[in-house]
Amino acid sequence: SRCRVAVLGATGLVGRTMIQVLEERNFPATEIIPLASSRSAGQVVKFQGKEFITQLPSREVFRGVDIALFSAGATASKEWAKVAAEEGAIVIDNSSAFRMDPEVPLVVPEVNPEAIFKADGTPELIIANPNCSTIQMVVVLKPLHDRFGLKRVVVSTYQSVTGKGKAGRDALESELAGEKQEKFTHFHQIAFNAVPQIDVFTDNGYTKEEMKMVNETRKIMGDDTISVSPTTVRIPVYGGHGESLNIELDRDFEIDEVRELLRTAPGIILQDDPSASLYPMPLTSYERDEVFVGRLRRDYWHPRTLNMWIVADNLRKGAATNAVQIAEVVIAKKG
Ligand code: 11C
Repeated sequence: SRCRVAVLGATGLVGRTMIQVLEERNFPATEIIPLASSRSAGQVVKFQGKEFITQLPSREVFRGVDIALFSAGATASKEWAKVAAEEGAIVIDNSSAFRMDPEVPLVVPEVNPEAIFKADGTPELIIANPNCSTIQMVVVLKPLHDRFGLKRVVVSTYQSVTGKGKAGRDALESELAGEKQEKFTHFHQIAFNAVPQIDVFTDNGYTKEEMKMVNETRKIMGDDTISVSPTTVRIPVYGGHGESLNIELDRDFEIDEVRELLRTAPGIILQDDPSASLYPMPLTSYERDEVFVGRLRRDYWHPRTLNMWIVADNLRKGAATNAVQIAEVVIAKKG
C-alpha cells in the first residue's frame, strides 16, 4: 500500500541522515517528499535509486502525506506541524518546539513507545523527538530504573560538532585548516579546544542544552523524582556524543547483574573490556544506530552508585534513527 513520507529540512545533516536511515531500515515508504527553505529547494534527493526534487513546504504538499519527519528547526516546526497534521500527516518533530508541551508525547521507542498512541489506539498527530544528549542517556537509564530505581544522575557530555549541523562541522574543518572562523557557532575556537557551553545560558546558570537533559529525561521516563545534574561540553570530534554518567540507584546491585542487564537491553551494545582497552568512542558509534556502553564500574565511594561511559551517533540514534523508529512503531500498528 501507499506510504508517503515528507522530510522537512531534507538537505540538512539530520534530514539527509533521515532519508538514509529510512532506506537502510527498509522503511515501507513508496515516495519521499523532500522539503526545505528556498536556499535548498530544487536540490535532488535520492531514495531507493529514485530522484526526488526538494520543494518548499506548503499546505498543498502535505496533503496525502502519511508521515512527516521534521528537522528544520523550531521556527519551521511551529509554522508547519499543525498544517501537516491538519492535512492528515503524523508529524515526528526533531526540533525543540513541542518537546515540553504537555499535549505532545516525547518519545524514545526503547523507553516509552506507548506514549505514541492516544487512549483509542490511534497515533498522536504530533510526536516530539528528544534532544540527542537526552536520547542516548535515557536508553541506558530505562533498564536501570526498572530494575533498581533511579535517584540521581550526574552527567558530563563530550559532544560532536555535528550537533550544530553543517555549520558546526565546517567551522571545525576551517579552523583545522588554519582559516579564520566566525566563533559564534561554538562560542569559541573549537579546534584543539573544549567549550563548556552548548546553546545559551538560562537564568539559573545552566545552559539550554543542560536544561533539556534535566526536563526531557523526567518527561520521557515519566518520573519527576529523577534528578539529572548535567554539564554539557563541545569537543572537536565528529561521529558521536560521549557522556560520562554517575548513576545513583535506590537498591543494591551486583556489577555482573548490571552488565547482563545492559548487554541484553534493547538498543544497547556493551563494549567493556579494560584488559583489551575496549570501550566505545565517537568513532565507534559513527553511522551506527545503537548506544554503546563501556567503563562500567561501581562508584569507588558509594555502593549503590554506578559509573559508566556511553557513546552514540548524535545524527543517528540522537536524531534521525530515533525519529524513524517512532515512524516504524506508528506504521507497525497501522498494519
Ligand atoms: C547539540 N544537542 O549537540 C545539540 C543539537 O534540541 O535538537 C540538538 C538540539 C536539539 O548542539
